[in-house]
Amino acid sequence: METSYYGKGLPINISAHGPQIDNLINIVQVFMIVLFVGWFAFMLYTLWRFRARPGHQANYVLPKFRAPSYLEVGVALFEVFLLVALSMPVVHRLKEEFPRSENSAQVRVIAQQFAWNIHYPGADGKFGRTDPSFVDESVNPLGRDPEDPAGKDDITTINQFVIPVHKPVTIFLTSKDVLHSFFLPVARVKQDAIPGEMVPLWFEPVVEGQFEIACAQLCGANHYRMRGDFIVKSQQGYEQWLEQKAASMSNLNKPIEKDEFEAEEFGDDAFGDDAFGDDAFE
Ligand SMILES: [Cu+2]
Repeated sequence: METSYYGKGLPINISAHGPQIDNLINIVQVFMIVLFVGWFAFMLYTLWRFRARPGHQANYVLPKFRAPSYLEVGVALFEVFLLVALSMPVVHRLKEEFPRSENSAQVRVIAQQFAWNIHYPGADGKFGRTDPSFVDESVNPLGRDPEDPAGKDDITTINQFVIPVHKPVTIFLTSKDVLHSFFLPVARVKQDAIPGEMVPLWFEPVVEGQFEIACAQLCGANHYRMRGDFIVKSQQGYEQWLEQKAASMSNLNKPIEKDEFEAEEFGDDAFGDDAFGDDAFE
């Protein structure tokens, strides 16, 4: 996993909508620095100006100053500008103007303690039926219905989210257990995964590469290791990857590759042995 994307400041951005988010973050940061320095200087001034000293007595009647109220109104107006002019257009576009399904990649992401299940609809473009009664954590963590014809060509992975570049991707996000948060820092995407709700979100990656998925909600003892690969490939590379995956998933009894599951979810030795013991809390 590339770590050079993170350092001081914001991570690199690979999303079409990213510059607008970064712009907002940067303006808010500068605005907050100005407010912080301004108010702090004012506080220091008042401490000095109204200090206790011989010959002076406290006066509890407020003098009438106009300037502070004008300043307050100015700050409030600027905050309205941030909200209406900078935030709302991006939020509206991302939450209300979804790409048409034929022009976008469709992927379901199902969070669980402590992994990301990724579900692709396969060649027919239709997700097969899923139901909790079919769930078997070792072979069928998503509870896919083995009888549903639409699900025969579906592809599932664990902690491996692969999408094509320069194409909008629509994600349908949910959780099997507790609240998680699907976080793609480099794509400026973060959305809570809520049990019982299928939350749609979308973005368009404009840079190829290998990045990471993080969970941004403290979701349990092993929250820290709930990370996955987020890989943006060329359209051709993506199609090849889908073909390979489809070939390796010839039947529903083998919806995930066990090696992959163990290697990707539990094989992260960077942190050494978990001091709590993995099994104690799961
Ligand atoms: Cu989580």
